[in-house]
This record gives sequence, structure tokens and C-alpha cells, in this order.
Amino acid sequence: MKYKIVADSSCDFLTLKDVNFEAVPLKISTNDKNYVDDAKLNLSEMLKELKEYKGRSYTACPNIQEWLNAYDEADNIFVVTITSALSGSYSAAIAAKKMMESTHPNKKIHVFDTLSAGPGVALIVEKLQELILNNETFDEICEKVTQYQKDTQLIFALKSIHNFVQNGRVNKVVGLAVGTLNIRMIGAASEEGTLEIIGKQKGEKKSIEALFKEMEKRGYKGGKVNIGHCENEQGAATLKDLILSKYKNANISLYHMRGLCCYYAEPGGMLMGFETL
Ligand code: X90
Repeated sequence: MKYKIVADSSCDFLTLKDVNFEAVPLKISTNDKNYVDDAKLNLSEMLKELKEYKGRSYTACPNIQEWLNAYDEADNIFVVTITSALSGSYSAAIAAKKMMESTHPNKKIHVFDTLSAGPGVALIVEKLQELILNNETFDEICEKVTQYQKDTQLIFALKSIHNFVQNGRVNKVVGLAVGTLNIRMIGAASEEGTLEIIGKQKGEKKSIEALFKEMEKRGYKGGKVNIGHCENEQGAATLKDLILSKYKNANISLYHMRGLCCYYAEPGGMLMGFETL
């Protein structure tokens, strides 16, 4: 096949229909065990073990060699990574691109730094899929997806950001604000791709309403929505119904996220990527 999409596992996809696709896993580890965020990961077992685990846990992005392996067979490759503001995934993907291009000058590789995570990354991957299936050229696709990124946003509600704080990815003061009984932190991916806090809400119902309000405030007009959750099917479904009650034709996908996003979003967490077109 002519084109290939390669994304790190923050996109939550294991496969993608009708296009050549590969997910490169990030890793989650404790001092006792490593979890690879691929199709073989037993997600519910990982979440259960992490809940019981008393020590520290970590994550690691794909290394240069892992990206290189995924660039192997195709000639036109689109690479999609989690925000470079919180992970080394993008830098490793760029380093691998440079190495591959020096030995294979005819290969075309473009790396997108999504400045987002989870359902935000998924929107970019799906847009690439759509344009590839439309038979657009490599350069056209790069241009359109770069524009499309500006027309998407990511917001979320989290019950805990313990793992963010533990891994030094937000400051402690922010971390202390949540974790209190029944408090949800409402946040967004900032323009720079960092975790930005918008406010706090008490309880699930209020936080779902706040998410809906926030998406409209940020320019949602009935476009596509990806809702990813971690052990919160019900909250995600309530949010979906709320969006549909006003935007009847909205195209909304709802799914359980994979290892990396679940690790940081933590059980109860919900992320929403949406178009502002
Ligand atoms: O390189 C690594 O070890 C991975 C680090 C990833 C850190 C970010 C994970 C985000 C997962 C959680 C909530 C959304 C925050 C979005 C901010 C852009 C999703």
C-alpha cells in the first residue's frame, strides 16, 4: 500500500479500517511490572493492579528504534504523536524520521505533534484516514491536517491527577486541588499542549454539564466528537446524550481508552475531542 499512518498508543486505536495503520505502544511500569500499551495489554488487570499498588509508577514513550521499525515498509508515512509538551514521543518520532530519510531519500515522512492526547489524537488519525481514502496527495494531506488541528479541541473531567503529579507533568499545587471527595477537575489541552485547568465541579452531573458548556464556549457547532473514558461508561453516555439533545445529527463515538490514557486519566476520567468547524 502507498500510505501508512503510524500513531503512538495515546490515540487509543489498535487497528483502523481500510488503511495501513500501526500503533506504537507507550509503556506503563511500576517497580514490579511493565505494561506495554498494545493489543495484548489486559487493561482491567492493569487498572486493578495499579489501584492496589502502593509504590511509584511511571510511563515511557516509544524510543527511536521503535518508531523506525514502524516506518519500515511504506513510502508515504504520516506519524501522529501525543503532545510534545508532556512526552518525548514527538522528539523520538522526529529523530527516527531524520534517520530514515538519510538512508531512504525517497521516503516521505511527516510527523504531527497533536498538542493533544487520547480523543484529540484520534480525531487527527481519523482525518488522515479520510483524506487517504479520498486519494489526496501527500502534500495536500499534510496541509489539510495541519489546518484541521486548529479546528479541534480537547477537554476533560478527571477524578484524580495523582499520576500526573507523581510523574512531574503538572505542579503539585494543581494536584492538591483534586483528589478531594467527589471533586472533578475540568481541564483542557492548552494551545501549547499542556494540561490547563478550567475549574472544579462537585459530582458527576455538574461536571458533565460543565463539559458541555465548555465545548460550546470553545466553538462546538455540531461537528464530530470522540469521547474516551476510563471505567466511566455511564458518565460518557450521559455526556453523549446531552450533546445529542441539542445537536441531533452530531457524529459521536464513545469508547474505553487504552493503557496510556487510562493511566493518566485514571478510573472515572473522561476526555472529549471535538471539532469547532
Ligand atoms: O512520554 C510519556 O511517558 C507519556 C507522558 C504522557 C503524559 C500525558 C498523558 C495524557 C493522557 C489524560 C488527560 C488529558 C490531558 C491532556 C493534556 C494535553 C490523557
